[in-house]
Amino acid sequence: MGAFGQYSWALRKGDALVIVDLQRDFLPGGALPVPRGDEVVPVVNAYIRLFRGKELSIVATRDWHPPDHCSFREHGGLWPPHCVQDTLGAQFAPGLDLPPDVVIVSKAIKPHEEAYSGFQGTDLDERLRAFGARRLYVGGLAADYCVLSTVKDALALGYGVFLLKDAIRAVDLNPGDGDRAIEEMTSLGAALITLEDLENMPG
Ligand code: VGL
Ligand code: ZN
Repeated sequence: MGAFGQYSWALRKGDALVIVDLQRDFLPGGALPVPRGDEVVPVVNAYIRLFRGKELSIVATRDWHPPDHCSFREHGGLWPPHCVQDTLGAQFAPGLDLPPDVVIVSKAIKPHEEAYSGFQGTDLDERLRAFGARRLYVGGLAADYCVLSTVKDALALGYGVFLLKDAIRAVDLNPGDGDRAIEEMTSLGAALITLEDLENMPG
């Protein structure tokens, strides 16, 4: 846990949970399925309970594309159409227990601009600063795209980042992409933790 010190991940004021793009289209059976993406839903729910129990802020980003977005193959992008605004596939994952006061940040809305990071073209940084967030606990989909970009931007903006290792899954378009993304995030300063680390705190 190096830079953060022993037990430094214990939840405290200024910590916020950031759930990245946990949406139907990224689950098995969706338009851009992340293998085993559904497995993170109950894990994220457990993190949500921990953060709510301590009255800490929770933010959910969502991929929220117009129908003609440049991310889509027919418009020059890499991906099949996914997370089109106001469609079923853009909804949050079934069974995800988002609290009523969750802050929802929609991204990749501009037709001609890809935005993997939750910070890109959004007010996420302002929203987080408004609740006094200094350290972000980040999970969701996909580890090698939107989680990676969001974590890189968070670190560049000066947030402490805990990457929720048990609450992310990768697309792995090229085998190993997810592992390389995790290495990149940790080499830039993110600390890896799991639910057990938070649940088994002394005191
Ligand atoms: C994502 C590919 C395209 C993501 C979004 O949420 O990781 N990946 N759009
Ligand atoms: Zn997208």
